Amino acid sequence: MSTLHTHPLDDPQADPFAIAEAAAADIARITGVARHDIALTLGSGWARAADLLGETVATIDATDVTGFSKPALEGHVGSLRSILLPNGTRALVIGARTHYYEGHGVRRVVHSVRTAAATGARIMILTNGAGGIRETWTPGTPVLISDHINLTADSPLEGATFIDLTDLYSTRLRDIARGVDPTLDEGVYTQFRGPHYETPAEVQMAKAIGGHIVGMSTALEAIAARQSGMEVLGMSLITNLAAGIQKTPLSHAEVLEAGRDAEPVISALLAKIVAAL
Ligand code: 8IG
Repeated sequence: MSTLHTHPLDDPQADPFAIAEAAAADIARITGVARHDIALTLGSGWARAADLLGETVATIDATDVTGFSKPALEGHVGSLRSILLPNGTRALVIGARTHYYEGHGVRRVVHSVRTAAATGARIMILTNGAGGIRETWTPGTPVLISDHINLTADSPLEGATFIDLTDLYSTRLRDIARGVDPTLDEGVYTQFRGPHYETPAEVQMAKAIGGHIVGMSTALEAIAARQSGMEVLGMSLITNLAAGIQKTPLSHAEVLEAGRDAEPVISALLAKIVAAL
């Protein structure tokens, strides 16, 4: 590894899949769990689901896993948990997400997803907090992601890698989720780069092109999950109505508060969905 690069994924010569394999080997060694069956990335508002899934076998510092480490000044990146579900399924919970807006490139954004695949996971559950375009959604509403529009103008795929994205957000998994909660609505997730929220005009554009949810994370991760052959379930917690849909300016504090208030309900819902997989 070249010492010119402070992070292994920043070395253009490095193979991101080899680094994901190394990360998976770290996870197997540190947790003592050789393989995982499903993986979950828990975004804003969803974190408490980890406590409800089953027995936490191991909690590990993400900085101990290859490729999750960051230069010291950027601080800590959260933890990974290995959970044994009552039915014997092994779940890997990823409590740390690298956002595209951090500017470290898409390889780092999708490293956790590629690592999840390398641990053996066949199902990737991606959750987030997001803005809602549909006026019937109030803050605190969980919705299924049915499809996405990627407005980042970037991709985790490198070179001429043509990957089909039909049914990216698995119809089978969405049906299972609706079996648990028939009131679950669904919508098209539109990923903007952020970290600013949209202008009202951008929200109107997203609506006009078929978007229902606006966010900053999940589309790029879902593409990488599909490339790795995983089945994807995506869920958004609507923490705010998108700019211009709600009458008042967006406030990060209000977004966090909506997430905190909804957390017990949506975490229990997610745990029930996982138990039904
Ligand atoms: I929480 O309104 C949350 N994340 N792009 N727009 C975008 N991301 C978000 C929003 C929002 N709310």
